[in-house]
Amino acid sequence: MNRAYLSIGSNIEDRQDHLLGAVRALHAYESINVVEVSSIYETVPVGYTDQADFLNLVVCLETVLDAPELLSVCQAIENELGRVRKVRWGPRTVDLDILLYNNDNIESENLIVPHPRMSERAFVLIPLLEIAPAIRNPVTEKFYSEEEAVRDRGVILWKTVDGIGLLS
Ligand code: PH2
Ligand code: MG
Ligand code: MG
Repeated sequence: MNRAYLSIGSNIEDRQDHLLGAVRALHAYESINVVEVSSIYETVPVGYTDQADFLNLVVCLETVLDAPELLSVCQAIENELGRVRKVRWGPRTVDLDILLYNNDNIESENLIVPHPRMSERAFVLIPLLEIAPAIRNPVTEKFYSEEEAVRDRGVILWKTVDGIGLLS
């Protein structure tokens, strides 16, 4: 069985509905089991900053899908939940990014794993470390907890939900 970590974000209302809708949609696939869901964090936008605050969370899932198949599922869910993409890094109803897939290092045209910017992003690292405190970058073997970005402000605990409970 393969184990993957995904980051999910939304900054268009209803943000929580979008996040939890995406978690449910993932789990609804027979080929995917969501095994861990972080709390929900409210985060200031990174990159393109003239947009609303995000809600972000991280999930751990087990799947028989390979990484490209999992990417297709992520894109299908983004489309299902009505994502309209206008500006790069701009507002989105929901964004699902593959952070890690086993300990694989993937560098294909449309998928890079580990996610190339995750080490700099507190909105990814803080929820990730909540559910996987001892996790390391599989390529550099550096603990994500030792990244500078973990100390960034701008990521606050927004709500703790029973993520797994909502799936049953
Ligand atoms: N996603 C981005 C760009 N900037 N900022 C926050 N806080 N949260 C995100 O999910 C996010 C972002 C690109 O996908
Ligand atoms: Mg993203
Ligand atoms: Mg994305």
